[in-house]
Amino acid sequence: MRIGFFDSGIGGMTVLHQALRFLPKDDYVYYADTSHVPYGEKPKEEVKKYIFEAVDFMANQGIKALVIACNTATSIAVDDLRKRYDFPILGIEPAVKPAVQNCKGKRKKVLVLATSLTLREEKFHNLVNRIDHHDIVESLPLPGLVEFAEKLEFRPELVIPYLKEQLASLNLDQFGTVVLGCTHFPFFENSIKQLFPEGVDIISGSVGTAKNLKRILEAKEQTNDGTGDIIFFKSGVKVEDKETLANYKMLLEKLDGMSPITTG
Ligand code: DGN
Repeated sequence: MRIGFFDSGIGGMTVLHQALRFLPKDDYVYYADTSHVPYGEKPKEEVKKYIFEAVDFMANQGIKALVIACNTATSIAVDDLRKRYDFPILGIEPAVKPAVQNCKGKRKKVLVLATSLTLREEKFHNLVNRIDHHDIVESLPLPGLVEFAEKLEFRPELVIPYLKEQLASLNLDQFGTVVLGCTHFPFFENSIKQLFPEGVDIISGSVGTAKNLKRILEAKEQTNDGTGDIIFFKSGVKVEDKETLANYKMLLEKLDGMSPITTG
């Protein structure tokens, strides 16, 4: 059986890319809910409805595990989804813990970049309250990066002016670690890095999620039954046109060329 990956759009590919490194001999089904992207600025109950529709669809296809490769969907729906299905469900959340540990003793702060919905959710506030005992964590929503990514627009000359505008009110020298708390953001790692002082660490939770997936499937002896094959769906419709498939391949290759992001 295949491993299911789910996101509102192409962001989850940054997690799928890590899974392919750790579990190259499994097969995958990637579901992008492109009819409803972006999730991050919509009301929570509406987004939850979309998530259940998508995951029901994947469950009906038969999957051996599901990765909610979307911080927003994880923060609002992972607990409910785990009650509804009996296959393992993994989520992804902003890597606040490794970021805070990374800043220990450095007198530097942590900046979490994510969607508005993720940053508003109780799950995020609880996470920060549990870990951040010295008030070093700040956060900022960057919805424009999701829009750029969905348009496959990664050119620094367009992305950097947007980032500069969004970051203008912050003193960037104070940050030692930047957390990419939205799975669309690692595509922009190089542009983000350029705006922070030398030596800043950029981290995300994608490697941690992929490692957990491997651990869980190995414990159940449910891995190594494929060839790394991936099928794609866009909001319930199988992707068969050559151009979209070529774009997806290009995105995974683009991630190959990027430095691996440290993670928890
Ligand atoms: N990629 C998603 C995340 O990690 O939160 C959300 C993107 C969106 O739909 N706004």
